[in-house]
Amino acid sequence: MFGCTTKKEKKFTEEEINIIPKPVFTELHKGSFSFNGNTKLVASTKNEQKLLASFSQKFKQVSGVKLAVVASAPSSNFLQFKIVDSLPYEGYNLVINSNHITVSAKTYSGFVYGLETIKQLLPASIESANFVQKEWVVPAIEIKDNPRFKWRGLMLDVSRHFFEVDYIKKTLDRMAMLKMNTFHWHLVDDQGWRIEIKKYPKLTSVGGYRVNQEDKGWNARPNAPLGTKATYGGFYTQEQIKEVVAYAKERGITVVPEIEMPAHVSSAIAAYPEFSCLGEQIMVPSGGVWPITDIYCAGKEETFTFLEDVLTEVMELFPSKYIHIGGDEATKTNWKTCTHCTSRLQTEDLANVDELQSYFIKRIERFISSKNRVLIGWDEILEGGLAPGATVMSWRGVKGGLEASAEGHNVVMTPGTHCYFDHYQGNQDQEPLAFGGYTPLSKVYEFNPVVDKMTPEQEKHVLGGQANLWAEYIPTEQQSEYMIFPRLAAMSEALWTPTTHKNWANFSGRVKELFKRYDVMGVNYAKSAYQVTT
Ligand code: TNX
Repeated sequence: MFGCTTKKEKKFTEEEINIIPKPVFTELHKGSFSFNGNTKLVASTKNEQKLLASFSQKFKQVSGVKLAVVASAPSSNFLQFKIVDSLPYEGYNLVINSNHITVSAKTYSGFVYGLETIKQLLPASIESANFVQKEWVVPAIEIKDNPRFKWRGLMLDVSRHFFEVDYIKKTLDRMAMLKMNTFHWHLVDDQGWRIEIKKYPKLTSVGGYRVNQEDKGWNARPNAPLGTKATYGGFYTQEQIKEVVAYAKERGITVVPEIEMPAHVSSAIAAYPEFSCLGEQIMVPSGGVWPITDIYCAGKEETFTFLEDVLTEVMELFPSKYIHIGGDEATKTNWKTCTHCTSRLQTEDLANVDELQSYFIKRIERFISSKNRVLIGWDEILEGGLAPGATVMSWRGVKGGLEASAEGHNVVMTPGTHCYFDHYQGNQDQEPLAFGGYTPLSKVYEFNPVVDKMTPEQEKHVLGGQANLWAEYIPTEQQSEYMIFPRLAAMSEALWTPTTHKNWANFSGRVKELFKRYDVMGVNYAKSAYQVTT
């Protein structure tokens, strides 16, 4: 006999359904389903069986009960995955009755999300790493769900401060829980180069380390004297990168690497000064590089050979369709006087240094598209003319997104006003030092990547949106968690849920329930974000 048929069924109410992001369609039915030692997990393909096996492992940890993964369904008491090709990409349908659970989906991600929804229907203690005595019951329900946007991103800057692989994995778990599917990994910046490149070992042995842990952002220029011992930093080996990419894939997440150019690269120039205009030795700065004048030389052919070599290794590690090349905040003072750059201006018939940046990015774009990938960059890549196949990440407001989409380019919207998680989220007097700005939970929740001024044609070019955590003021993983959560929950609903289903008061209630889960998981979320805005 099964537990579910012998015990009195638990009654669920609407208030107990607290899924984030809110599904497109939810209908609560009478009855419930109980997991017990006889419950079978059913899937026909290897990948999906693997996904169920990791659910089974997690379930065993907390319940002490092992659920067997099998290839075909018994007559009752099972959770099954069913491939249904007519469902939307990344979408899923979930039907729970007292006899069994069915998750239908077209793609692997749909199954990931169906399972995440089931976890959110289970008691918060399902997230515990230790045994909990509990009945593992979910309500009878029907859910039909699919995302509004296909790019639901989080960017993490690991240059300004370095975060270990384990933390990256934890972050990926927490993204999957919220059905976020793009991890934009900001691996290069002035204050540290974080990805092993076999052909240029000094990028990490020199570029990966700086003198001080503290990075004071734009408020200081603590460039250490040459020769000072650099001890703070770190980098990811290619093996670690592969591990992270595979870990993300299992969770339906694509990892988009960002290799900055032509600016935000003091770390690379400290390692290989020959790729700058001046060729002078510099130190990896501990912060405060502003304006950013130590940039790659756009006149030397060697710069492009170097970058193509780097990108070749990067593309071998990251299967992502999109390769982010930064492109932001280049101060082109050196380009104006550099003999290589000025002769490039002449030979290429370029009017000014903005056009030289455009030449630079277009060249890189040709290389990336020759490898069947798509270049994505910050909205400065519009200056001097956008490369033909480029996608634009609009951060200086929505302007860049409007302009690029009008030109027929795809865009990811990430305006500072709503998407910058390095901003304060509560009363500044009570918050840890942050970059500045004020982006509380409610503001993130309001975010809509589609802007009023867009035509339907432009709208089609909006891939989605993204939260960005710049890490100048984030020295620890705990503080990173604090800045990301719960704001990422608001971002996830802004990118997943149809606007007609969004409701701030209702969301705030569900966030309270999410906090219970975060407590069990040990996430250092910001309670302040919630208090200030409700
Ligand atoms: C601007 S946003 C930058 C980053 C800083 C950030 C601080 C962008 C493309 N560039 O380098 O960390 O401001 O908010």
